[in-house]
Order: sequence, then C-alpha cells, then structure tokens
Amino acid sequence: MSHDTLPLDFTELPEADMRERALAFFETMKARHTIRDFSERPVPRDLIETAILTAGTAPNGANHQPWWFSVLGQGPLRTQLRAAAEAEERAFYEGKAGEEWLDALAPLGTDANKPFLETAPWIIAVFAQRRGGPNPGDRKKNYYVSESVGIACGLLIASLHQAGLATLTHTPNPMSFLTQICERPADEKPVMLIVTGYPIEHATYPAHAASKKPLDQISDFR
Ligand code: IYR
Repeated sequence: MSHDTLPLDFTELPEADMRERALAFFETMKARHTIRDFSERPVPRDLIETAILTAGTAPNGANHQPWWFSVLGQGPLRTQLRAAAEAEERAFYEGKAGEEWLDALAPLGTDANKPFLETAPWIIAVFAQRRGGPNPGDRKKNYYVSESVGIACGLLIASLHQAGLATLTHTPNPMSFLTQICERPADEKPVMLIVTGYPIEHATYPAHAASKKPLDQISDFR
C-alpha cells in the first residue's frame, strides 16, 4: 500500500492574532451551556449537515472514521424515541441510578420527563462502528473507536454552538432502542443523542453548571 503525501495548507499567524483567536474561541465556547428547554422553531437542515461534516473531520483511528450520525427531524419517530427514552429514565430515577448518582444530579434539576426529545427540531443520534473502514462497505476492524467518536461529538457540538444553536447531550441508559428506531446494524453502538435547536425565550441553565474548574485544577505544565 502506498503512502502518498500532500502539501499541508498552513499559514502561520502573527502571535498576537493566534492569542486573539484562541481567546475568542474560548469566549465562544464558554458561553455554551446545555439547556433542556428547546423551542419547536424549525432550524435549517444545512446547519446540521455542516455540523456533521465538521464532526467528520475529527482525528480518528487509521482514518476509518468509525461513526454514524442518524438525524431525526420532528415526526412520529420522535414520539417513539421519547417514549422509549422516558421509560428508561423512569427506571433510572426510580432506583436504578442509586443514591450517590441521584445526589450528584440533584443540582441539575433533571427528571425522567424529556419533552425535548419530541419537540426540538433536530436530534442527532451518534453511533460508534466497531467494524468499517475508509471505504463504503468495508468490514475491517476499527481502532480507538470511543476516542474517535468522542472527539467527533465534541466538534459536532462546537459547530452547532458556533452556528448559533443550543445543544444538549443526552444518554438514556441503556440506549439499545436507538438501534431499532434508527434502523442501524446490531454491531454499531449507540453513543449519545445530541439535541439541537433554538432555546425557548428566557431559557435557563443550572447554576451548578456555571462554575468551571480553573486552569490549575485541570492541568499542570512540567
Ligand atoms: N440520563 C439521565 C441522567 C443524567 C445523568 C447525568 I451523569 C447528567 O449529567 C444528566 C442527566 C437524564 O438525562 O436525566
């Protein structure tokens, strides 16, 4: 197998510009907060397509791109999705979670009701492919699947936020019902739902989520 190369399109920036851009992106991302009250207002599909294309640029194992994004617009599948997810969530909140987990969630104010699963304009169900490859129809082993899909989800969320949309990651547990609803193969693992749309007017987010750890609590330099 050949290993051809291509010239990298790279323009070095003046240091002041680098700093300004890095800080501007930090400010942009700092303003993102998960919300749970979505407006039903439609959002153009091309914004979702661009976010998925952005996610698809994620670094990943052997460039096998081991992800699938199943997009659910408003409609009957969403009614099914909500019913299935809320059934899981009821079991979770009514005991399966355990006391420690429920205590950790208390400051978020979440419960088993997930109306946004039906009302938000778009939901992206993200799947991880254990097998695949760079080309359609490949059935090769994939590598670093959860790392790759995790990075892709981060880029997807950043793109949606940058486009001016609100986001929510949602992980009903277990999520196997997504395989049926999205008609995905059994060897693909549902990873998370990314809910997106406009926030309702005067939307809020939990104060608990506002505080982010300072640099010295999340890093060291040696
Ligand atoms: N999936 C549940 C519970 C939940 C768990 C965590 I960890 C969160 O950060 C938020 C919620 C739910 O969506 O309610």
